[in-house]
Amino acid sequence: MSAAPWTLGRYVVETLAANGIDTVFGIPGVHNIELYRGLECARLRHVLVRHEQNAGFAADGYARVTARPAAAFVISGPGVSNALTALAQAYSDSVPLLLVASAPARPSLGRGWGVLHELRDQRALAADVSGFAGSARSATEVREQLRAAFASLRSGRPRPVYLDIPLDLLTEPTVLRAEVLPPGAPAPEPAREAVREAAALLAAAQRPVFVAGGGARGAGGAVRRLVEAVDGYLVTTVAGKGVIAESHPANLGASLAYAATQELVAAADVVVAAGTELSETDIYSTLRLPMQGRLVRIDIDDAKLSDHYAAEVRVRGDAAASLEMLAREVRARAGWRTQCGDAAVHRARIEAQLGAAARPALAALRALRAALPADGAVFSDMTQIAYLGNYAFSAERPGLWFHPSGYGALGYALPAAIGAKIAQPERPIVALAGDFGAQFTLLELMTAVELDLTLPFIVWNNGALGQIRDDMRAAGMTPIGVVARNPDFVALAGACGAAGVRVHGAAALCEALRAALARPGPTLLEAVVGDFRAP
Ligand SMILES: Cc1ncc(C[n+]2csc(CCOP(=O)(O)OP(=O)(O)O)c2C)c(N)n1
Ligand SMILES: [Mg+2]
Repeated sequence: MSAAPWTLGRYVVETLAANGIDTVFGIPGVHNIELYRGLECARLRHVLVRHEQNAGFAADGYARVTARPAAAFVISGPGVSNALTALAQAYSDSVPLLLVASAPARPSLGRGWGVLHELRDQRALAADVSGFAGSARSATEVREQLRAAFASLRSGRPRPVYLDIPLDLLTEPTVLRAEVLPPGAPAPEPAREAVREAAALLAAAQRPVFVAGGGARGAGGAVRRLVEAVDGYLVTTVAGKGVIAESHPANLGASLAYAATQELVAAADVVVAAGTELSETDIYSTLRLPMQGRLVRIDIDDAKLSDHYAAEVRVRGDAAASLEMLAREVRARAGWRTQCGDAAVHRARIEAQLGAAARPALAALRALRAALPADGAVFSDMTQIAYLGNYAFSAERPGLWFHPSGYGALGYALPAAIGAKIAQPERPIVALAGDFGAQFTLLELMTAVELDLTLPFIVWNNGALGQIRDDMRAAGMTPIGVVARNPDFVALAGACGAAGVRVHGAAALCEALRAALARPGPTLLEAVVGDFRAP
């Protein structure tokens, strides 16, 4: 037993440890040091990051590869507001994580006395982007809110959760001891009636399409049996990428942003959408995917079943369980795909429409694919190469390509990749960002250097805020504010104690990536777009 006193701060941390949290990304400050006493006692790993936003992104990356939450510890006020972007990113992409913050002392709360790190209502800021947000005023409330936070993490649609504890409460001695909290409520059983209705629609369908999102990532077996049985097509969102192999003849990949796929979905007479919001962030050209067919939705989140898409058949439940049930109800027959051709025909149509501007990025994505072992994963940022990679990076299974799709926060890739690498140190992990987005969170290289993380970080350098420049041009404007002076990326990496190399073209990228994956510590690979030729 540790001789350290049992304060509420220690109790919080020991409770996290007792409930499966093994890693905390954070930045300590005078307000939350009492949480750090607990860290030592509970033997939780703490990773010091360079900005609270990155604590959140790292916890997000950790959860995306493990499906388990990590925690982020931040101070009151600016620690919380700095972390909010990452919380919003995790919220919009259905990623679980736990943000624990201090708050100013109880007597001052909400009074506007101007105490250090004061916000008018700290919890309210976080509540908008959390599945559960608590702010405790007593030991009992700390316990209750921890229970509520873990209940939220363990059931339903994954979301980040938030808990703040005033600093005077964190230091209070307590008789409370860590306990193992109850498992989450089981997902609702899919209603057999609704599943049968869906099966009846599929039985009569001439042109069925399945759309699988992040919520269906674990449903690969059922998805494959279904598309094969009804001879239909599968389209995924970016979060659902690789739910079945992208080389499967039915899989059109994460191609909802392309006209050819939108036309195919519009032509479908039955669309089965599972674990997806069918949101604008996968479609880009419109708020609502054009559809004439009858729509079946399968979702754990009730709100999704009757949103602006208004499904005809609604199945509430876990996507895998629901699709398994549906797969048992359908009968095999030949149909649309046999008539119209396998995914390759359709993909050729998409690829024919990619302009010459996409060729350097395609060459780089192929080099990345070639250099990465089969279980390697890429964390990408908001950059043109990633928008293309969302579709073009080939994924033979889920969990190989991650993108901040839902919220689109620039700066995501590097800290999220660090979180993933810490969670799965044996696995090859790569970060990929644009030259501007890289600068948002570049100094997290220091975290990777400190931990000696083998982590290639590709900076796709087109010397511009390229997408925005192109958008301005397309809008008939003179581009303004889209060219910024870049640092010497290679030298900057060196200054951080990381390796840095400028690669000239796809073959060099492939070779340098292999070398970077074989050496301890991070390597920044600056890829200058002009050096890349058509594959
Ligand atoms: C926090 C945040 N601020 C602004 C944006 C808008 N934005 C999206 S992409 C982009 C430019 C990124 O430039 P770069 O990283 O060089 O990528 P490129 O488009 O050139 O490939 C900007 C400013 C954003 N997505 N997130
Ligand atoms: Mg750029």
